[in-house]
Amino acid sequence: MFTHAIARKPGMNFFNGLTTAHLGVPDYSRMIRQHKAYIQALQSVDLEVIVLEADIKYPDGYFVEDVAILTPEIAVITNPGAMARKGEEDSIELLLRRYRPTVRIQAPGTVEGGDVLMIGMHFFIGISARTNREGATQLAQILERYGYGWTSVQVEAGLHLKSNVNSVGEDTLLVVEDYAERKEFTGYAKIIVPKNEAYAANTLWINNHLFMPSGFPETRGRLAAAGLPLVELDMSEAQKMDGGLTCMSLRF
Ligand code: CIR
Repeated sequence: MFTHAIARKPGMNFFNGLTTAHLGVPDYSRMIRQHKAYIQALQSVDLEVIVLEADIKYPDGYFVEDVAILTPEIAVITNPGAMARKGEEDSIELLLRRYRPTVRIQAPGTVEGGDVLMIGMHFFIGISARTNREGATQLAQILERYGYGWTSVQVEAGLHLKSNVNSVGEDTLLVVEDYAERKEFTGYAKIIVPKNEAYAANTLWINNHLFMPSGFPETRGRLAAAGLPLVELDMSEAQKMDGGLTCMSLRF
């Protein structure tokens, strides 16, 4: 069970963040409402949520997941692959030092937390436009010291690995169609997200609840049929900025 989460309020200029979505300009007050509902959902599953103030220097800074990887033993501070996001990690490192020893991914290595999927004692590390091989290798070496296994996964589409695949319990994955047959994930049961609902692959399994974005009926039906305890959240504004449910918090 997780006990804590860190989140950051989106800044007034959050619409200046990076995006490939073509879903229009997001609305600030709607974003704030949706962010509040997200925080409340985290609290409702027994997390103490630390909510940081917005930092307008970093329009994408509320996607705190990307700047650290946490295990019970260590906090790995990343070096984000996106130029505009470099530096976001500094304030989070200061905060995380209260909870864990910290270690940093060093340039030229880059890693973003959205590429890192932890399932039990195993990590899947996406190699993407944001996470390079050097960064993945540094991360893997740190994790090995604490007894974790790891597998690297080439990410061809979608921003991060977790735009494509997430765990929905210890041995089941929610995957986009292209990941259904990927050899890295043999051995897991899979629930497939249909192509037209690909955004719904980014769900958050937390303290025996599954947070999913609202508005994806086919995926919802498949998850409900699997008996998963669903919490639906409106993610329309974060989606416009290529962000999802895992991105907006660090859980530990
Ligand atoms: C970016 O492009 O970096 C942000 N606009 C979205 C980051 C989403 N983070 C995540 O999926 N972990």
